[in-house]
Amino acid sequence: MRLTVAQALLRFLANQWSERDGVERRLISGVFGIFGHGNVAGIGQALAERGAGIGDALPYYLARNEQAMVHTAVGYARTLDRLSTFACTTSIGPGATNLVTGAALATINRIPVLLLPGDVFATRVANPVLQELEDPRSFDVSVNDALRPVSRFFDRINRPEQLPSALLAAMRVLTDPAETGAVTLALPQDVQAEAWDWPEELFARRVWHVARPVPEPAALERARTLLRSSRRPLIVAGGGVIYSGACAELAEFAEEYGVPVAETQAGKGSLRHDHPCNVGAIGHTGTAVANALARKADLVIGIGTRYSDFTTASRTLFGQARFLNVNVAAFDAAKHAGTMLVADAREALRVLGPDGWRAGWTFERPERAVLEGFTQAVVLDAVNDAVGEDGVVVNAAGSMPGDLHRAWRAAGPHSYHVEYGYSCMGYEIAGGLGVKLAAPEREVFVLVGDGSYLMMAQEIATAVQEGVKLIVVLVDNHGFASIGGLSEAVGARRLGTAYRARGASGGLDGELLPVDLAANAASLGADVLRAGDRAELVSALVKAREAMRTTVVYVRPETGSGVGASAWWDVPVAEVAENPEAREARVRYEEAKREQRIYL
Ligand SMILES: Cc1ncc(C[n+]2csc(CCOP(=O)(O)OP(=O)(O)O)c2C)c(N)n1
Ligand SMILES: [Mg+2]
Repeated sequence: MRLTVAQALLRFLANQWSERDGVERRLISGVFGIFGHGNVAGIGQALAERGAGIGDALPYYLARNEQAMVHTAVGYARTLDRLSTFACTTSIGPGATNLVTGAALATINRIPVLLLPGDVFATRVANPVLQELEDPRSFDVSVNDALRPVSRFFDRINRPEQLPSALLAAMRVLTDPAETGAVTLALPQDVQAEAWDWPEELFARRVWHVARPVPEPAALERARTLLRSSRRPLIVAGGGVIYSGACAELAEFAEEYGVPVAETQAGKGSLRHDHPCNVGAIGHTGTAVANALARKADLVIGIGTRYSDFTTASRTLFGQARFLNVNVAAFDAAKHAGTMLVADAREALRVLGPDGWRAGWTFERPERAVLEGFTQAVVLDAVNDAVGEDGVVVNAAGSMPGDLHRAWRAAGPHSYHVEYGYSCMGYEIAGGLGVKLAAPEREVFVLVGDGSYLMMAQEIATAVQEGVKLIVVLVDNHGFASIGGLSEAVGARRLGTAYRARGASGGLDGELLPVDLAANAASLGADVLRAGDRAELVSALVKAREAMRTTVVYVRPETGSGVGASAWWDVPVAEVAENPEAREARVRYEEAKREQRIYL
């Protein structure tokens, strides 16, 4: 069949399916793209020829920023337990490098996305093309090579014949639960438009079976032996529990063997907030109850977790515990010298428990804090009520992820969507759009700080374009509350963390900036409601829920009154400094660092 490389690529993608537990779905649900000279005649032409409308097998979506379209693909794929995602096409140069942050986010969170950046002419006949890097050491380097370290598979299609094997390799990585992340096929602009005679078999319907590896018998025996020797086990549930669909099995295991379950950011919602075994968030942003158990535990059973420094409180949290790690990726199962159980979480939980064994300790559950005034905690509590049983909350960076992790009452596994692998400012609205595209029947509540909003608010326009309804709660505290607090704690005097004009002293300590983010949101096409206290917020959220259009609820909560952390986080402090706060912070830092250990 004679087609261009771009036409062949799209025809192939439209015929790829994923399958798990007997359910088949489209692996690539559509194409997000921003066109330029690097992709307009290739993928752009091929999409136009396909019809490119909704209802077509590969609908096209216009986003406002290439980074944002990767976030949208991640929000979508995470909501669908990594069984379906989007492709993202870009021009060359800046369009392509705008993908790098999104790719890093996807790979770190182990979420599949297919990136199709345009690349400079393979023939090089007219180089340098507009936006070409021109590396004097080598002409086969382009800016797209910046995507290599943040991609789990990267290839550049310099000749049409290379396409089929690259496509098969790309689909395998996208659907491999242990390897998945950003997959990049760099497409030189001339090659995209080049024709070739393709074998018909390339376009046959192809099903990628997403594996559920079962534990190896010897490894399972070792895990059971370890469990039998444990009196005080604690489960740390990570995102892998949710992606595997292992929540019911986790609840059964915890109930049957009497094991408390603490949750990471990605694992929050594995158990309902009121499940008797749920002791809440773990780590730096964890509950006092979960962290106290972590300090006393003799065995940590990590399930589907990558043990980020927030989870381990920078390796100060787990007293003398040994580790049993259930993970589909051997890389994560081996962490902290753990006993490795390389397996799908659901399959492992079904067979893990040894007969007659039961945990030998009792535990309390975290209590709900009493809240007053109109602080951020009150805002989040009111949003929590509005999200209810069927909504979803989305967030990523700033001071909210910590407050949410500790206090949010999650109704279930897909009701809590906080991106905290990369904690990327700007993920919120773009990621929320992806969540809503994956779960149109649910109300999606995006919580976004003013700092994050100013980095990437423009996808509100994309939501309006698509007629996709988001509820965005915009929390304006005139700058970086999170980093402001951190700055003060490390003796950096809150430098550059408030949105203020340059003042008489020459510093950024003048008047608050007269920036009207509510007006900005309205200008992007959203309906906007302002709320000044809890009662107004509650009624704004009711209205927003009833609305048919994307609605931004704008709040300016009182500052301060954050909850103190019950576990440490390693952020280095200046070893020598003139200001006394930094010197005092250094003393505290060195003291805390003594608790840090290598788990062996
Ligand atoms: C892209 C990006 N740049 C910088 C950071 C570092 N950072 C983390 S939180 C934060 C401030 C966030 O401000 P805002 O969204 O207003 O939330 P707040 O801290 O005020 O709650 C910064 C700069 C980041 N996480 N992501
Ligand atoms: Mg802020």
